[in-house]
Amino acid sequence: MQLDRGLYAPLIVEDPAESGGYDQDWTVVLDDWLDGTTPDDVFVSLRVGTSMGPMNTTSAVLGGDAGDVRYAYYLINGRLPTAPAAFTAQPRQRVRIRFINAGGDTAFRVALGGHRMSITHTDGFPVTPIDTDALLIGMGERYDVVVTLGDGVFPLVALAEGKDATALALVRTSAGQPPPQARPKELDGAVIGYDTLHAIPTAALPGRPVDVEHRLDLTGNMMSYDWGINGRQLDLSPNVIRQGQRVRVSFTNTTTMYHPMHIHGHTFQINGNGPRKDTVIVLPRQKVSCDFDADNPGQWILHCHNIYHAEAGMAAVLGYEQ
Ligand SMILES: [Cu+2]
Repeated sequence: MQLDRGLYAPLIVEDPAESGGYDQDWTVVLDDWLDGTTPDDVFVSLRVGTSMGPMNTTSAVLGGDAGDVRYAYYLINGRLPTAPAAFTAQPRQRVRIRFINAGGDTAFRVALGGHRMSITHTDGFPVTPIDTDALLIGMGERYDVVVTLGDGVFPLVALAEGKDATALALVRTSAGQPPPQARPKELDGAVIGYDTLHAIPTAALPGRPVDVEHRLDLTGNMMSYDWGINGRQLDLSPNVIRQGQRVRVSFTNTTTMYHPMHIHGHTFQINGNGPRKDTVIVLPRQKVSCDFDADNPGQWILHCHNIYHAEAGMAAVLGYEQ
């Protein structure tokens, strides 16, 4: 749970084969920040269901419960909305923005006032570019967008989904006052879904039949805080795969809360021709398939990227047969 103590930093890997085509390159780290408590105390209170525990918020975008933890602050690049990070550029410059959700229990909906964003990558893999008003980013997910900037001062907002709080940064291409902290209309515009994102051919898995499928039900609930997989908590008996196999991990969410599921050691393509990723939000009552080629022998954990769910036991092991 060190993530909620601030143990994180962005690591950007440049692709020498990429053409670039932008004037500025900004990294935007979103976070939910505890104050006056520790992740360990939060976890204890979640387990025993004290008043510091579940907050019973819901989100239409997330299809149910939005989170378990009440945070003191929601930050962009470590700063509060009252003293926001400011990015500066020239009007009409093209900017690549790399969004990273480093939160522990918060999905963020992000938008840049006065602009639409062209999504170019998720979790480091290129997608067929597609424009959107707003973007939902689960814990552990990353998105890259390219934006051609207008002339003025614009709010870059990250709504803590379902938690009635917003993180803020400013994008400045000319002198002037920042806008009043109104909610930009883009935040309530269309939110892109995975079904409209597609890996470009060089990032897609080559077509071939699936050799082995592991069906993993996401289970548990907020009141008993018994988050698990197939009804078990941190079951270390491996879901067996063999080197060279095309593997499908199918997540079915039986709970009333979303889970950003993250697989170590591999990257996967979701729902057949979807984006290539390493972390995927599974909404309540939804099923998501994650296909990959077994090319990295070892014992690999997969887990919910809600750090308190992972701590409660929403984790399992993919193990290569010896
Ligand atoms: Cu979860």
